[in-house]
Amino acid sequence: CSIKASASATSSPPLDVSSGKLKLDRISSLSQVSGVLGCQWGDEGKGKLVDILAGHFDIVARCQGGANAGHTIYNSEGKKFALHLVPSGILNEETLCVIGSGLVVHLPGLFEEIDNLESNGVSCKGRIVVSDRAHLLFDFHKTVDGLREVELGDNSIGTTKRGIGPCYANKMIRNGLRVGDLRYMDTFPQKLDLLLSDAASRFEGFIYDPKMLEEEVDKYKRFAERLEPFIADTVHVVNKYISDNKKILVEGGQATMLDIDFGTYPFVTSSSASAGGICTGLGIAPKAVGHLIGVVKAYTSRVGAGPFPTELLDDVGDLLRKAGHEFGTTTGRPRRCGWLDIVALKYCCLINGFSSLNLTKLDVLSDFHEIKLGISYKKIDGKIIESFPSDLTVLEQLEIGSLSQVSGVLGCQWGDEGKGKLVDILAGHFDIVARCHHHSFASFKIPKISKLLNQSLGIRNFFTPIRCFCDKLKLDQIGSLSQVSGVLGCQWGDEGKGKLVDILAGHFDIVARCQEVEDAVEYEVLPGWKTDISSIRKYADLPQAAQRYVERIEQLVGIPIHYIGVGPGRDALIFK
Ligand code: 2SA
Ligand code: GDP
Ligand code: MG
Repeated sequence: CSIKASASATSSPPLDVSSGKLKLDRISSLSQVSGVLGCQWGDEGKGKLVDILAGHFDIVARCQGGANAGHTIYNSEGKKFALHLVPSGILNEETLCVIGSGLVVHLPGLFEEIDNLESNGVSCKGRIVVSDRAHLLFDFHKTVDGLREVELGDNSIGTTKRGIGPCYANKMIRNGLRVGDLRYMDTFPQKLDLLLSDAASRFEGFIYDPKMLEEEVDKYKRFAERLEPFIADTVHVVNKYISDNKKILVEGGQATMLDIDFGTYPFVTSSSASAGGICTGLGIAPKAVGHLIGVVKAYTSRVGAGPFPTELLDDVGDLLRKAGHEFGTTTGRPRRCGWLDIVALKYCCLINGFSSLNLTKLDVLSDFHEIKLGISYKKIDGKIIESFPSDLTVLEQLEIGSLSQVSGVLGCQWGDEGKGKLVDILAGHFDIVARCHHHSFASFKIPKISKLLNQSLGIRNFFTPIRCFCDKLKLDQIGSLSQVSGVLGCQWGDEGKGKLVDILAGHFDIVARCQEVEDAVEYEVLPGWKTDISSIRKYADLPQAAQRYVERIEQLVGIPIHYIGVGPGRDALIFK
């Protein structure tokens, strides 16, 4: 293909004309209304691409979500900015940033973000417009978010506690307050009183005293004055730009797998984080929407609870988290990590109709000997699941199905953690349920009792893999092993049998397996490249194995990868 032809000029001088032209072509050929959307469970690096493309668009607009989003971008001096409500186009001085009607806006948070940008030399005056139709998210929404999570107990969503769900709930039951309501301060107190009384009647832990209303109204009177110059009918603004032939880039928050309709419900956010959200959250006609770029991490991460079929609860997962600095931009929570899930990615591509993909954080995989792609799901009965299942029970079964032949349930604290309930749920998937007792943990390494496990409430997180130290095996003992010898696990799997078999293999003529532990996710294993790729800027300069990984994803998904991220910085992007 033409991409390969230009990329094959590897020995060209440092100023590579062909890749520079490719870069310009890729950006300038984007449609008048284009969008950047997340393909997984968020944090794919959408902000970085939006920041890079912003200079070629007149407007960068957010269409859904709120301050639950966290987009990290760097300016040309390498200064870091973490944005939550302000669109990632703000660093480009020529771009107008639109906060559309589909958002829920926490004004104290928005002002804090604006103040922070201004104090870092980024001018926001006249550069941000907020839709008069956007909903106001009050502090009490955050309180209710927290109370709901407590109420849900073991089934809690793991929200960002930014009040997102409760604010959208008010929008949907039609008693919410909108930005436009700030223009009618005479009726504002009554409306807010209704909202607060409603929350107080629903949650015992919500104390609503009359002073609260008074204080809130006073605060919002001041906010109304400060916000006035920012308020606009953004439907009109955006469509006027369209009729004037100007270009609009839409920045998605969260991602399709967290979409209220298409994500892993109920473990989702409360807005439309896929393509449909562009129309419903900005008032842009579907026919005006052109290219959509899907942003996909070279592996997968997820914050909060919910199904994650390719999750790695072992050292490999820890390594991904460490290498990829996978901690929430908004909450600092450690992100759960796993291999790239092609089944989920194909499902996401189907829903959004992407014209191209941006594969991000390829550099993070540089330390791995081998890299896996989850290419299909199997049910407990061994049947392949054709498309991403909507049924949470099936998704949970996938996780149960991926448990080893011999699995265990252990308490992580001082007992009474609810082990029995979990054993009961899992029992139907095992032939034998056995009890045992450990009197001493002295010779065991327990790597998984971590904050991460306590914070994530997914069913798998109750599992504590235990590894046995096999390292002390003396070489002279190998010679005394019988003609037919065996290596068996002594605990619940994952004891490190493979390593021992590998050490002994050279002293045996045949190594045979007598049992197959079925994995519910079928993986394709590709070789790693074991080279730092973070300073590479041309596709052809990537190691063969990295190119093979990129091209295999393209082949499996059927959508070209036009952009490849090899570092967090603005320039760390390869145009393919
Ligand atoms: P919410 O707060 O009601 O939207 O939470 C519902 C679920 O949606 C997930 N969610 C996110 N997942 C990843 N990143 C998000 N944004 C921040 C970031 C997260 C952070 O960019 O880093 O800082 O922790 C985000 N926002 C919502 C959330 O984890 C729940 O699973
Ligand atoms: P978003 O919510 O999709 O915008 O993503 P976040 O900003 O929450 O998380 C992505 C993180 O990865 C940020 O810290 C980015 O600076 C960083 N990042 C983005 N692209 C790359 C990349 O290609 N390589 C590396 N190493 N980091 C990246
Ligand atoms: Mg993020």
